[in-house]
Amino acid sequence: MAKFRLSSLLAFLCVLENAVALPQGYSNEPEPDLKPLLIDPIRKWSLNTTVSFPNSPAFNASTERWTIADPPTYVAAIRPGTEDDIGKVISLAKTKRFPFLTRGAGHGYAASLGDFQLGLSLDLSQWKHLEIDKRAQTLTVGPGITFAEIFDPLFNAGFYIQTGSCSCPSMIGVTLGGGIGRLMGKYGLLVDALQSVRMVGANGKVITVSATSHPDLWWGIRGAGANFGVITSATYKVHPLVNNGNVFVADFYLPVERSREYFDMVEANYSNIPDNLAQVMVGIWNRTISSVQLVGDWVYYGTEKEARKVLAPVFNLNATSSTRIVQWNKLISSSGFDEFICQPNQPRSLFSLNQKIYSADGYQAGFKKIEKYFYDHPGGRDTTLVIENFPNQAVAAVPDDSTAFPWRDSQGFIQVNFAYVAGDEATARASNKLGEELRNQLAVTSGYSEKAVFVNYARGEESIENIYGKRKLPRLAQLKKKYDPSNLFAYNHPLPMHYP
Ligand SMILES: Cc1cc2nc3c(=O)[nH]c(=O)nc-3n(C[C@H](O)[C@H](O)[C@H](O)COP(=O)(O)OP(=O)(O)OC[C@H]3O[C@@H](n4cnc5c(N)ncnc54)[C@H](O)[C@@H]3O)c2cc1C
Ligand SMILES: *[C@@H]1O[C@H](CO)[C@@H](O)[C@H](O)[C@H]1NC(C)=O
Ligand SMILES: *[C@@H]1O[C@H](CO)[C@@H](O)[C@H](O)[C@H]1NC(C)=O
Ligand SMILES: *[C@@H]1O[C@H](CO)[C@@H](O)[C@H](O)[C@H]1NC(C)=O
Ligand SMILES: *[C@@H]1O[C@H](CO)[C@@H](O)[C@H](O)[C@H]1NC(C)=O
Ligand SMILES: CC(=O)N[C@H]1CO[C@H](CO)[C@@H](O)[C@@H]1O
Repeated sequence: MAKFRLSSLLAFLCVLENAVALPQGYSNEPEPDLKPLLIDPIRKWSLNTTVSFPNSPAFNASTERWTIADPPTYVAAIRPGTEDDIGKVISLAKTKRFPFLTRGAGHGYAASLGDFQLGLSLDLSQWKHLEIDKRAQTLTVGPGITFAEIFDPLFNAGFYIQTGSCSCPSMIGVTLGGGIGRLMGKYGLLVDALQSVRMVGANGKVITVSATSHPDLWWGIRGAGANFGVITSATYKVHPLVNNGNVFVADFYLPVERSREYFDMVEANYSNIPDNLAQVMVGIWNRTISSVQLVGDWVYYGTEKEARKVLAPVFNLNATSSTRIVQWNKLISSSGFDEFICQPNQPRSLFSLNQKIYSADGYQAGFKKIEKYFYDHPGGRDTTLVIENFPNQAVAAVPDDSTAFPWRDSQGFIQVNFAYVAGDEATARASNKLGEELRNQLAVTSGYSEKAVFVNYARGEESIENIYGKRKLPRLAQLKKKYDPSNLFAYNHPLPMHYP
């Protein structure tokens, strides 16, 4: 087992409990023992770089994940303090041939991350710089910044921006796959707001990637950004608040027998959804009423008066509803669902699809299957069927060939988010079986001829064509070969080096 000198400053910084024996077999090479490599004073890590090993709070924090289904596993973690140290980690991993996985906020849920075994967590969660330039109307953040952390500072500076729909993922992590959310009809994807990033590349060197610096990679990181390096900073265009930042929210609760009527109303009235309106429909097991329920959560970016006019067809159903006006920065925290969905360390298994069209037939068929699942599998009653109806006007206004993101024609996203108690294998099996069935079935009414799924929502066993888009792959493969020829960034929906 590794020998180390407690006298070294490094050892002082590191957490050195219970050294671990490394199991064999995660690569074809005889794998190095990471501990002596990482704590060797020759590394000269900066003072704010820390290394940790299993059975310590620091290691736990650096490897914690949102889902614990199909988890990647680690033998060590590093929290680099500087880009220089990130470069050293990359170079060390390349020469010593051990796998590492970049971690922002730990919300990646690709089942393929489970192929990553016994490696190093490159944990960026302490990279929490945040800067707002009011004159340039930009926001610059580090990869440790979650959405929760941008809302108040940005709002207080008089701006807002398109975000994801939950508070907990890393803003940069979400951006790398495109970044969809409620404001995408008005302002586009998160990558459409992006102005430049800093990246430590596979050669360990720092580069700026923007329209004028490495423009080929600039195209690729906007949709396939996890494949080429470690992003240490990102700058986004922000927008002055509209309507003083007040947003109108209306939630509707439908009993199961009214689901068809509701879905018909959605298809008939909102298939051309206005650019400043968004709905998330959720099929849930409501514990208060011990029954399946359909919840329609609408957000309108404008005045209440306009909102009530636009939402008249929904209000006309006379369903139980609650409405409120909230400030943009409180929208997500006040939703009720956010805290529940953001809970880490739960076994979760997700099946997702993009939608080009809204289909009442598809929604109803899916809802009926989930209803049956709730009755058959009480252990799965924290599961949610999530149907996002998000407008795409500003997304579609960006030419398709200007970024790697392949699904600019999507105006909706479906997610079956299975959640069950750890160890409940029967429910896990039933969930995965139903997940595949639902995905196959909902694909038929999605408006796509394939099971299209954008990379952030992908599970990992879909074909790469269904994730990255066939027409994008030749160019992406070329970029992969140019910028990551040793395939170091190989675990999160990895790109091939050659295509076809
Ligand atoms: C509760 C929840 C809500 C979500 N909501 C949305 C949403 O509204 N819109 C949307 O588009 N997506 C959404 N997603 C999906 C989300 O975009 C992805 O899961 C994303 O990968 C999460 O990033 P992370 O940094 O939090 O996770 P991590 O697990 O830390 O990162 C996932 C992968 O991204 C790569 N990566 C992360 N950070 C960096 C970096 N700085 N440099 C290089 N590579 C990096 C790594 O390969 C890593 O394995 C949501 C996911 C969850 C769990
Ligand atoms: C680390 O996490 C594991 C698994 O959740 C837990 O059993 C253990 O007690 C934690 N250890 C420390 C030191 O926090
Ligand atoms: C680590 O310390 C260096 C030098 O003081 C500083 O520039 C850097 O911002 C710190 N890193 C983080 C992630 O805070
Ligand atoms: C459950 O249903 C009741 C009655 O419709 C509603 O007030 C409550 O908010 C619902 N719970 C959830 C979690 O949606
Ligand atoms: C809703 O209520 C109004 C007023 O009572 C009534 O005219 C209308 O028919 C109702 N609509 C439905 C769908 O029940
Ligand atoms: C304007 C419009 O298309 N209204 C439709 C809204 O949905 C209801 C119920 O499905 C239809 O009857 C309306 O024609």
